Order: sequence, then C-alpha cells, then structure tokens
Amino acid sequence: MKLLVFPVLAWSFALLASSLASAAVVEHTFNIENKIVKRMCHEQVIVAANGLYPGPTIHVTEGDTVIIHVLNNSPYNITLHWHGIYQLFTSWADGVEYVTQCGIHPGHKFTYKYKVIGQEGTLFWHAHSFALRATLHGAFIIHPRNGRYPFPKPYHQVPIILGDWYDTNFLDALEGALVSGGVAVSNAYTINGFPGDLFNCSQNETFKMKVKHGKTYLLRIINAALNNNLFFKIADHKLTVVAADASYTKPYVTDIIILAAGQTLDVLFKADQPTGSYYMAASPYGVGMPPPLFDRTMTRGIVVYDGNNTRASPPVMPLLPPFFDTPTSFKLFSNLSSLVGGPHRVPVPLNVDEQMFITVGIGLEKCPVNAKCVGPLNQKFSANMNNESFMLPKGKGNSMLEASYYNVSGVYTTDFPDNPPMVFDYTNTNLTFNMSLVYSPKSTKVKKFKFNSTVEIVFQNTGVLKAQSHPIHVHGHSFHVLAQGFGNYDADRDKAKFNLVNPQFRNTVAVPAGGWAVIRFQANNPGVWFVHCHVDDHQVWGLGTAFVVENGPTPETSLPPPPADLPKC
Ligand SMILES: *[C@@H]1O[C@H](CO)[C@@H](O)[C@H](O)[C@H]1NC(C)=O
Ligand SMILES: *[C@@H]1O[C@H](CO)[C@@H](O)[C@H](O)[C@H]1NC(C)=O
Ligand SMILES: *[C@@H]1O[C@H](CO)[C@@H](O)[C@H](O)[C@H]1NC(C)=O
Ligand SMILES: *[C@@H]1O[C@H](CO)[C@@H](O)[C@H](O)[C@H]1NC(C)=O
Ligand SMILES: *[C@@H]1O[C@H](CO)[C@@H](O)[C@H](O)[C@H]1NC(C)=O
Ligand SMILES: *[C@@H]1O[C@H](CO)[C@@H](O)[C@H](O)[C@H]1NC(C)=O
Ligand SMILES: *[C@@H]1O[C@H](CO)[C@@H](O)[C@H](O)[C@H]1NC(C)=O
Ligand SMILES: *[C@@H]1O[C@H](CO)[C@@H](O)[C@H](O)[C@H]1NC(C)=O
Ligand SMILES: *[C@@H]1O[C@H](CO)[C@@H](O)[C@H](O)[C@H]1NC(C)=O
Ligand SMILES: *[C@@H]1O[C@H](CO)[C@@H](O)[C@H](O)[C@H]1NC(C)=O
Ligand SMILES: [Cu+2]
Repeated sequence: MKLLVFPVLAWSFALLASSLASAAVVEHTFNIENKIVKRMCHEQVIVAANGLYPGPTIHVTEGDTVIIHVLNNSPYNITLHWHGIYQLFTSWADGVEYVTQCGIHPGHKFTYKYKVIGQEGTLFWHAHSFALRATLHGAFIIHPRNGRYPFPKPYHQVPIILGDWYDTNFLDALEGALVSGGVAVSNAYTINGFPGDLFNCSQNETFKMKVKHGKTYLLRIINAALNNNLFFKIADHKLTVVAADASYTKPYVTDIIILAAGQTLDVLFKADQPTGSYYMAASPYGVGMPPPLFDRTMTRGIVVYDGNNTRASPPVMPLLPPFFDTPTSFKLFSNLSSLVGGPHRVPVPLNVDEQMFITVGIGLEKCPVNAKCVGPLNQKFSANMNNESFMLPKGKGNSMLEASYYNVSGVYTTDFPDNPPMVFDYTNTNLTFNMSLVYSPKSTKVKKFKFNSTVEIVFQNTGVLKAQSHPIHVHGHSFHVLAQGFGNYDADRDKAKFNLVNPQFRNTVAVPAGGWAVIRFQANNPGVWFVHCHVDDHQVWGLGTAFVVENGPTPETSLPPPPADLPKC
C-alpha cells in the first residue's frame, strides 16, 4: 500500500491555519454503576459507565479542554485515568488511586478537567482503582486540529477495543486470589466487548465490521486486557501501522500486529480482497507460567464486505502465532519507528541528566503464618523494580501528590535506587528458583527529578521465578524507545544500537522477556507519576514506582493547586 507523507512545509502551514481555529470544550458525564451483562451463557454484575461495556468513546480534537463529571453510583471507590494523556500541569487529573488522588467514594462525584495538547491518535481511559478497569474502560480518540492526517483520509474510523472477560464474579475472585497469593484467570478475550463465536452462547454476540470494497479504514486498536499482550490479525489482509500510543509512526506494513497490555495502535486497513467474510482474531502472547495461570483462548470478530459475498461462509480464518512466539513479538514490538516530519514530533534529547538502571521482575512474598497460599512453592506472588516491591500508600490519609504538594511526610520516601542493589546474571534462566533472589522488601519509594531534566532508563528484565515480558507504562510523559534487546544490557555493546533519529515515542514499552529496553524522556511535567507494569497482576504484586517531578522556576512551570472537589481519603 502506498502512503502519502506530506512534506514538512505543509505541516508548518497547517500549524498556522490550526492556530486560527479555537479550541473547544468537550464535556461528558459518566455515571458509574453496577450493570448486569450476559456473556458466555451467564449473567455477571459488572461496573460500567453510562451502562455501556466497553464504556463511552471520548472524541476530542487536539488542543481541546476535556471536562468529565464522574458520578460514582457503584459500591467501590473509583478513579478514572486518561491513559497516555500527558496531563501537562494537571497531575491532579491523572486519576491514579492513592497516587494522584483518593478514590471517589460511593455516592460522590469528581470532575476531571485537563487539556489535550501535542498528541494525536488513539488512547483510552480506564479505572485506576483496584482491578475495576476490567470493565470500566473506553476509547479516547484525538483528532487532528486541522482535520489532516499524515496519510490519506480514511473512509471510516473504527475503534477496536481488545479486552478480557471473566466467567465468574471477577472482583470477588480477584480479591480471593490476592489473599491466597494466586491469580484470577480470564475465560475469554473480547473484541469490543464480545468473546466471539468460538464460545458457547456467543455466536450471536460477535463483533462485525461491515466494509465496502476498495475503501480504507482506520482501525483504532486498544489493548485494554488486564493481564495479556495480544497478537491481532485479519485474514488475508495487510495492515499498515500509522501511529502507536497516539504518536505517528513511519507507515509499517505487516500482516500481523501485537499490542502489549496498555498499548494502542492506529492501523490502516484496506478492504481490497475478494468480497466475502474474513475473521479478525486476537490471541495472547506470553511466556512463563503455563496454563491454568494464563488464558490461552482466542477471540474473533468478522469483517463482512458489502454486497456480493462470494466467500460468505465460513469466513476465512487467519493463522496466529503460538503463545510463546517471542521472536515474532519482538520483531513487531521493535520494528516501529516515529514519523520524521510528522505533527507533534518530539526530537530525542541528546544530553542526559539522569541515568537509571532498573531491574523488573517477578518474585515471591512469604506466606503469612497460619495462612494457605497457592502461589509457587506455596507462597504468594510478588514483583519488584530494583528489588523494591511497590505498595500504594493505602490508609495514609493523603495521596502521594497531596503529600508532595503539602509537604506531608510518611506517605512515601524518595530513596528509590538508581541501580539494582545487587549485580547478578539477570537473565540467566538457572536463577528461576534461586531463593536468595526471590524476596524483595515492600516499600513506597519514589525517584525525584528536577524540572525538565533529561532522563534515560534501562529496564532490565530478570529471569528470577520466570522471565516474562513486562509492558512498562510511564504516566505523564511519552518516551523515546532507543533500543531493545535480549540478555543482560551492556552499555559498551548496546549504546551503538540506540536509534536517536526516529525511535518510537510511546507511553508503554514491552520490555522483552529475558531482555532489556532503553527509554529517554524529558521530565517536563511537575507532579507525581506512577510508573508500572501494565499487566495488572504484576502491578498489584509491586512492579512499580513513581517519579516525582519538581516544579520549574516560574508559576507557569509549576503545578497549580488541586481542584476544590478533589476526593479526600
Ligand atoms: C460448550 O458447551 C458444551 C456443552 O455444555 C461443553 O461441552 C463445551 O466445553 C463448551 N465449550 C466451551 C468453549 O465452553
Ligand atoms: C442466535 O440468533 C438466532 C436467530 O435470531 C436464534 O435462532 C438463536 O437461538 C440464537 N442463538 C443464541 C445462542 O442465542
Ligand atoms: C462478485 O465478486 C466477485 C469476486 O470479487 C467478482 O469477480 C464479481 O464481478 C462480483 N459480481 C458482482 C455482480 O459484483
Ligand atoms: C525491521 O525489521 C527488518 C527486518 O528484520 C530490519 O531490516 C529493519 O532494520 C527493522 N527496522 C527497524 C526500524 O527496526
Ligand atoms: C513545601 O516545601 C517547599 C520547600 O520547602 C516550600 O517551598 C513550599 O511552600 C511548601 N509547601 C507547602 C504547601 O507548605
Ligand atoms: C543464586 O544467585 C546468587 C547471585 O547470583 C549466586 O551467588 C548463587 O550461587 C545462586 N545460587 C544457586 C543455588 O544457584
Ligand atoms: C545452568 O545450569 C546448568 C547445570 O548446572 C549448567 O550446565 C549451565 O551452564 C547453566 N547455564 C547458565 C547460563 O549458567
Ligand atoms: C533484595 O533485598 C533483600 C532485603 O534487603 C535482600 O536480602 C536481597 O538480597 C535483595 N535481593 C536482590 C536481588 O538484590
Ligand atoms: C526543557 O529543556 C529543553 C532543552 O533540553 C528546552 O528546549 C525547553 O525549552 C525546556 N523547557 C522548559 C519548559 O523549560
Ligand atoms: C474507600 O476508601 C476509603 C478511604 O478513602 C476506605 O476507608 C474505604 O474502606 C474504601 N472502601 C472500599 C469499598 O474499598
Ligand atoms: Cu509485568
């Protein structure tokens, strides 16, 4: 497929034109409440926004102000996070429970207000309290202000939200799993809320996308699944990736894509095959724990051409890679690059002020005396960064951001280490059950950055317990992914692999199983920003920390006071 890339000149002209158009206010009310939904032969009570699963789609134009009134009529404490939105100088609106605010209590409300500036493409919103994001999520689409894309305007745009479904009362099951140190495993993945026709009682609830022959569609694909990376493919058709995490990419033509948990891709799809029906399908990519600790099912939807269906039934089925296909996943994760000359492009900062090396991995937590734990070796799962297993500061009376803003001590400490405390052969598979490496202390340690410092971080996976791919998500900033590889990171050898010209610019990087990834960004956004694995289980087990970015020298470069209605603990 040939793509038209506008020359840089056209962009400066477009910028001029767009500065004449005034930004709008996009205002919504989300009423959060329990809802009964039937999937896979059973009714379940889920938490939903405005009665929708997946939740409402938010459409904005770059530059707009967003106002979302959240009315919490559910029985849970709720926060909503706008995943990937920079929240420049609005850290208070980032919506992470215990990090930037306390939960909106049942029967209460809170209004999120922020601007969307300097990013275009697809993101999503989701709950960031307990595991409520399983059903409380929706697409967040940022249209270009001048109506112009760096590719020919697609005929239609279609959000494709990949999720997962639990054929039990999931929140109760998860609560139990947390206490016993195990995991709650989903029963199906979903496309726009539907498991698809491989499941009982689901044949009539399969996502169908009608297409016209010869037209090009922009698929806005979101991996909202709690715990898994997903391959995605449409039978017999090519896909062209044009943006990742709401940042334009050099057009990348492929027959298959992958999204780590928390990632999004904008993909052009041309209906150029013989008219008929074709399955779109998603299946997990993972390593490590075998079933039953992972859901290894497949979800599918159907692309149906208008009219003359020479290939009506059965639809053509794509062949997806096997669960453990690390080479295919690595190729797809590492092969993207940013669109040089594209809108909102951020050049790679060249002078690094802060250098960190952070190990990420799974481990164990000792089973409490007299308790029965169902994790490996009859203990509980744990996870850590640099051997610190992150605990959200529950029950401390203040969120971390309030503690930072009001100088309250005792909520967190600023001694998150720049390097792992012990150097070892991180990816040696013989370390799997090395008991001297599996335990990490629980803490709430953060790293502080001076305003606008340039930060470079090597994320190094470990093989302790089991090497897994960890999608690391940074709040409040997107970052350049300079390089990725396998084994132990070696600066002397691997710095030569840095792409300083057109690296991917993302908010979530899939650190390869048994490998590493290097990111770089400008800490230009004062506030407290959660940094964590987007595999929900891993985050809950402690795979996280937070970055506290200090105020700049002027009022314009400082975080304003909190909104008056910020929920109190
Ligand atoms: C569908 O239902 C049948 C009969 O109850 C059962 O044997 C089969 O395992 C079910 N299939 C799935 C995918 O759940
Ligand atoms: C699917 O829909 C058809 C036609 O409306 C109906 O006959 C059938 O019973 C439905 N199947 C299920 C599993 O709901
Ligand atoms: C139906 O589709 C086939 C295959 O795409 C095509 O060759 C044929 O011309 C079409 N017929 C009509 C009436 O559109
Ligand atoms: C993408 O993969 C191809 C083939 O493996 C390789 O030649 C190319 O350098 C890769 N591009 C990027 C940007 O990684
Ligand atoms: C917090 O401490 C800083 C530095 O000591 C000071 O500038 C600031 O005014 C204090 N803020 C509050 C709300 O007390
Ligand atoms: C466990 O790892 C430590 C640190 O690398 C190493 O010194 C020790 O020999 C290992 N123990 C076993 C049993 O492999
Ligand atoms: C793992 O252990 C086996 C048996 O002790 C040894 O032969 C092998 O060399 C070790 N592998 C590594 C990468 O250290
Ligand atoms: C992690 O911290 C614990 C407690 O300080 C220590 O015993 C252990 O050796 C550390 N492990 C690693 C891999 O650094
Ligand atoms: C941040 O630093 C960059 C240079 O690294 C500079 O271009 C930019 O103006 C600075 N931003 C602010 C808000 O000071
Ligand atoms: C909601 O949060 C408050 C503290 O802000 C806490 O006391 C309460 O137990 C929480 N409720 C639930 C259902 O988690
Ligand atoms: Cu993880």
